[in-house]
Amino acid sequence: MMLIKLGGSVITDKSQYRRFDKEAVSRLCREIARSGRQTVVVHGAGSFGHILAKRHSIQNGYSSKEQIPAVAMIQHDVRELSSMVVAELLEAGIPAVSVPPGSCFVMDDGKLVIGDEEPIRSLLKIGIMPVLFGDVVMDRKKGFGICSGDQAMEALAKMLKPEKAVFVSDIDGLFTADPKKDPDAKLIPEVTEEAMERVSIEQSVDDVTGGVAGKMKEMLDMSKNGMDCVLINGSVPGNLQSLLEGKEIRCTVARAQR
Ligand code: IP8
Repeated sequence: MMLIKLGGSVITDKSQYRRFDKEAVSRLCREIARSGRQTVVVHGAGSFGHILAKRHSIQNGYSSKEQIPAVAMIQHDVRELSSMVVAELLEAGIPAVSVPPGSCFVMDDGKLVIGDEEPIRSLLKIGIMPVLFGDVVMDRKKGFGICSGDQAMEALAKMLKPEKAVFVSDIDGLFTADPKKDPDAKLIPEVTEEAMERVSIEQSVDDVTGGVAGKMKEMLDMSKNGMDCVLINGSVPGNLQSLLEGKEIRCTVARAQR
């Protein structure tokens, strides 16, 4: 089984509030279907989550009652986004159901707690893909917080032990510097803990849950459990399907010392 995260930068236009990229999502869902692989999809929040979350400091937890309408609005927006992603999966012939972390789980001081695995396992057992996503989740210590799609990936990887965890973004992988600013930036095909120390950490977008380098660190952590974590460019048509079919593509693989 392959665990796939469709990043917010591929499924939305991150600069415009609530702008869904239907064409990209439809193509990626068809690539998943055509690969014939068993997959579980998680998605990011993109401009359906990050813009309001940043404006109201939702990632730092409860600080004032002025944040509450934003908590409800972000949950509403990311649920709408998830419905649109699920609609494209269904259209591609993949039975899928949205499982909103904020409605099904809690967090404990920023860590996602999946107390009861049964709903997810039962869906999978009858052949339905559970789709988790970046959401605002109630937190035992902070009142509420942001659960990123990456945190959902980590929890699902522990639970489902996939063959690979694939992070679909709008860049080819991790670079030695920000490729959007530095023409000499080079792609790093394989990342180890040691290589990570030499990477510029400025490769980030306007994102409350960290940029590329932060995500790569999380990927390295996840790969300690013995599974490769791959960062690929989903804006290149056919890339995701090729990777799922076991073909070589331009990407970065995180492989921690095991
Ligand atoms: O897009 C963030 O999830 P991500 C979730 O996976 C919200 O980082 C609500 C901003």
